[in-house]
Amino acid sequence: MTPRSTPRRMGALALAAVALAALVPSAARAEGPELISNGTFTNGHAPWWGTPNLTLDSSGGQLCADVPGGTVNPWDVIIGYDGVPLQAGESYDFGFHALGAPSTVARALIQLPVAPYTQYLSAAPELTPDGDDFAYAFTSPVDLPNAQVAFQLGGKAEPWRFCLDDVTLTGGAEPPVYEPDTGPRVRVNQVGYLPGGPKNATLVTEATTPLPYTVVDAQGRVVHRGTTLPRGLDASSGQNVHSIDFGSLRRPATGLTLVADGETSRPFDIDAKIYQRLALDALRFYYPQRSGIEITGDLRPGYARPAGHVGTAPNTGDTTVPCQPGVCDYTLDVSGGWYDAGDHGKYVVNGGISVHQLMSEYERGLGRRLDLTIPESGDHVPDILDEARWEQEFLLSMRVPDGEPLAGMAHHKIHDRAWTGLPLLPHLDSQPRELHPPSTAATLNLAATAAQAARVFKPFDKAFAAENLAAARAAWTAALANPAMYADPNDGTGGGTYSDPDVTDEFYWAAAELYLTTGEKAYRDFVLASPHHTGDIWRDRGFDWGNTAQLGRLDLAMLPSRLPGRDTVRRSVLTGADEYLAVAGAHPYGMPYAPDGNAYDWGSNHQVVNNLVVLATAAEISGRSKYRDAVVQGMDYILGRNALNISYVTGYGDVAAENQHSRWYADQLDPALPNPPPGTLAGGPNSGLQDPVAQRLLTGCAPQFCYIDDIESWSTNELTVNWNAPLAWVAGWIAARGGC
Ligand code: 9MR
Repeated sequence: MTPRSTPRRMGALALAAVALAALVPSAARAEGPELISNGTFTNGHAPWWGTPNLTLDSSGGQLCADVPGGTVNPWDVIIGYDGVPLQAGESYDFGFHALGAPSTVARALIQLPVAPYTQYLSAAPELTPDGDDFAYAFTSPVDLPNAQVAFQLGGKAEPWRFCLDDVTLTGGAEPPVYEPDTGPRVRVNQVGYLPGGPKNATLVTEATTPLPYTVVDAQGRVVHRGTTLPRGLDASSGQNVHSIDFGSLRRPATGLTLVADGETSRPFDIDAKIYQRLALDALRFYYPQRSGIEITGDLRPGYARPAGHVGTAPNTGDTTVPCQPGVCDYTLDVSGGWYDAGDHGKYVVNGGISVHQLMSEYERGLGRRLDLTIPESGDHVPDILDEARWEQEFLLSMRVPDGEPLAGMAHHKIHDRAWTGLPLLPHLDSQPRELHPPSTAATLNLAATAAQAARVFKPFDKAFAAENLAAARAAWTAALANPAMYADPNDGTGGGTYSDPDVTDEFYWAAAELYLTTGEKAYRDFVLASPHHTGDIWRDRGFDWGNTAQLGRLDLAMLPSRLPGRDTVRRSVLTGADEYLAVAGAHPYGMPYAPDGNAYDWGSNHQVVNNLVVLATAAEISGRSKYRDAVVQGMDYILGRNALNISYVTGYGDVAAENQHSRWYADQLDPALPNPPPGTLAGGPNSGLQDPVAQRLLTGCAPQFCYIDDIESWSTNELTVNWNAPLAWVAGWIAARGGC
């Protein structure tokens, strides 16, 4: 959730220069589509936003807020909605129900979302405590894809209450129904297949009986033939499909195509080295995500940028960051770390799982010799650990200082006070930065990763390892003393919430890491007593930042220890893997992801990949090739064998995602900026459709179609540090142990 344009201020000059469109009361609704996707607030208020001085409350089925008094300008307090498409010469009707208590006059605007904030409609509704319906009409003078609806509520001496409901904006031509270009009906892994590995494809067809297919080489010769297997209607795509298994074709080749039902697939290779480059690129993704350091062009040609958030104007910097008002009276130097995603926020829970998966890749013997071309390359430490350290040091810096009542805890997150718009390079972000309250979840993420860091860094830097172990112990003690400090699910202005009302799984993960590092009884007893130790934790959706028990279980299964019942733990991984194997086997697109209710999650791609981590671990525990094959086959989905016929990894495959939501890889908005670097995973289909672009274009989508490669679709197309971590892990695993 990295939206959106910031609440915009309107300068006096701009105001004076504005020529208002003709304003007439409107009786009937203009013909044309409804342009506001959530004007009734029946299910929350996304994607509406408010200035940081407001707490938006939609729990009562309308959007209400207590407006602070004592502000100077109307635009000091705003409730807004972005991304409304306007067409020049078309007429529009704008309506809403609103109340003000005590009575007051507000401003309702439809305007350009950036300076000079040209207003196409400006109204002054007289609000009363009983509430009234308001209706206006205007003709748009411009073609604009992203107008803003803004209720300006500031400039009043006294506080008052504002409520809004039934917001509607109709008019303009019916937009053409969005039809993604899905190319040929034969869906393959567009990068390729391993010579000795599984080779599967999917054909979209109305045919209900088997069809012949051929594989054709670059010279046009048929090198393989066979028959498709009808699979019926696939609920995840709404398509009738056949699957194709051409695994007996083993000879390496480039530029192959698969031909079936009169369609020719996009080209692919058969090559033993398919995953080597991805294993590297997926990790090289992290250096240009770094905060607090210049990204140099010699290390990343085309991606050079100044250091972000180091305190050089206009940045306020992350070097002396205060808390949100009333949260603490100290400042912390929290510079460094990785930016979480396409926003400039840094979040301990999400940083935690990401750095854990990098260290886990190393601990499982993967990625150790990769040259990540980072400033530390060439030192005596493997690059993958140098990269992990950049984040781990940030996590340590988020600790409440000694002497404070909550010493040992970690602050949940640090980010901008208000959401910023796109594009915005990190060093140009002028928003004040704030620490948010400590949380149990963040503290346990710190405990887990610091315990792990104590193990992996010991051979390279004993002092750093010892510092981490001490921090892990202190964090564990502090979490036990404060076991229910949950991050506020409404604290989502300027950054994501990452709130999680159940931290029993984080307790289990942290205890597991502390036990594996120290072997101590207290941690062992906690592990053995946790319901997560024996429960079925292998959820269909996969593990993620909010579901971390699996991280503990996998490490207990794979790392040496004297844990009683360790064999049972190892067998439990096979049980989970068998569940995913069954899902993949039943899926005509071959991936281990079929969430309950057929609703895809935010970041579904990484949940597919995290399920591959479980399958890969099962392959190691059992030595059985069926698990390995499922890992390799699962990557086919990510790299093109999917309903949209797209590779979700930048730079991989003929047609790949490239406009992932990011404030600095914003080529789609400013051609002077680059696209994300090769090896960047897009979040992927998300049935929730929380952003306006997805809501406008994808409403009603079958799950696999709930994705659009648009930079403003932050709920389907963002990039994040926690999504690339399992991509790197799995690519590294296949490269090293795919064995085919
Ligand atoms: O990945 C997060 C997803 O699980 C949540 O459902 C979503 C809404 O809270 O937030 C996602 O995380 C975003 C975070 O809040 C802010 N930075 C970008 C993250 C990826 O979109």
